[in-house]
Amino acid sequence: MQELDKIWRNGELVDWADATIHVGTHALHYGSGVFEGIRCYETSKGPAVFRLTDHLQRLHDSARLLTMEIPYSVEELRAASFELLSANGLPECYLRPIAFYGYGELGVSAGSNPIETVIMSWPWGAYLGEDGLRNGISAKISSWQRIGPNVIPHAAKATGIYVNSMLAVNEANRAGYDEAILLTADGYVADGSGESIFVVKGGRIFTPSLATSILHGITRDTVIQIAQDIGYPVLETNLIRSDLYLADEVFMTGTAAEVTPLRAVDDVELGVGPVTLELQGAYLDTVRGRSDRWAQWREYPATAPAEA
Ligand code: PPE
Repeated sequence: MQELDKIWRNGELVDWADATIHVGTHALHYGSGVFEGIRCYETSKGPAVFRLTDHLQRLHDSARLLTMEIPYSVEELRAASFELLSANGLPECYLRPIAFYGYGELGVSAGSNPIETVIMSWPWGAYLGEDGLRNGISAKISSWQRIGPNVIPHAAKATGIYVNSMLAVNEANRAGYDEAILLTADGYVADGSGESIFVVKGGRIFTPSLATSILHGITRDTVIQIAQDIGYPVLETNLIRSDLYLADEVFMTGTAAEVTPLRAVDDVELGVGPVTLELQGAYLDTVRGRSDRWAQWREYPATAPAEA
């Protein structure tokens, strides 16, 4: 990780090296935190943060699902994000807000532990590699199931959930694949370890519904809207593994992964298709300010929050 100058912590900017926590921190022991991943892109009008307000709203929703009260409003965190971006001075970076139960008591019940709120930023290139963005990646259906809705609320982007993702991606990598696809206990396609999943078949686009133990992906929502505006029917529905094997195209979306084609799922070669590349182009043109068709999602320091 490339270290930058500052980190925003509980209302102030601190030096990167000083943003440390005690080993007795509750979240370190029990995964009791919520976080976000947001990208800031260089545009001709200056650095633009993509759907910042929506991400911070999801952070608050995640916290509510853990009955954790973040001591800063969405608006305050928005201002803090821009303060950090300006302090670090990079035109392009990834932003990682995180809120967690801090140091106080140990024991599973979070009790009266203080809530720490932090925003980091650092440069993060293509999540699955530049080659993956262009030529597609391979994914393996994981032997690990995606956490169910009555295990941990899947709409919460909670730190503890990512043990599930880590097991899956490590298994896939060890088997020679780039990424993992997790199925629910019922066998429905859910998420990648850090991405939403889409299938293209017969000119229509399919993606798991929000009830399918998936994170409510903001890139997923973005790509659904872009695809519909371009004229593709999008169906949010249950998908099973054979839908992936028989697809015309499969791709993944995420803040980090952007729109990444899947050239193979398990031992089935799919290649990279035109619908995926069209949506990838529209997405990258939007986030980088090269197209104004969906300009409402780009947030600049001086502008009002984007409308929901
Ligand atoms: N599913 C999961 C499990 C997930 O972690 C992400 C984001 C998504 C879907 C896509 O969500 P969205 O970014 O709102 O479109 N994963 C973040 C963290 C990746 C990491 O390795 O850390 C991200 O993309 O920033």
